[in-house]
Amino acid sequence: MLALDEVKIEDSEKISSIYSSDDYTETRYSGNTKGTAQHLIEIANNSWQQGCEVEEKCFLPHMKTIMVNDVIMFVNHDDFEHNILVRGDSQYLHFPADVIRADEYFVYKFNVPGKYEYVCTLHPWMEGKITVER
Ligand SMILES: [Cu+2]
Repeated sequence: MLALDEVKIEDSEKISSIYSSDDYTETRYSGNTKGTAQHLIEIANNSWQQGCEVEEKCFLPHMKTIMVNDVIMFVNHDDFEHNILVRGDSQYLHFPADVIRADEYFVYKFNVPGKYEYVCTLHPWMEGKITVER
């Protein structure tokens, strides 16, 4: 288990390389903020296939705790399309885009504290959790 500071450094290095890389493009209708992401959640390669859920490795990391108004970057490292729907919500986090395609990312600002359980509706074994603290 890495210390929280090490995790943050690892996240910010990956985030800046994604922002600056030609290999990644922003999802067509991206996010609810122009802010820069502080946190990263990666859609794992091959998560379109059942099995990633056994070790909770469909979304990396499976659980994330952030502070209110923090911004998370979601990036798709898989070769297939995915989506992210918080349970109980009627719109995807990346609304109005219906999917995140391969090598796309979007950012989302969590401005309401609480526990968020989310799923990819295309591959319902893909689950993750975000806790937003005040
Ligand atoms: Cu999926």
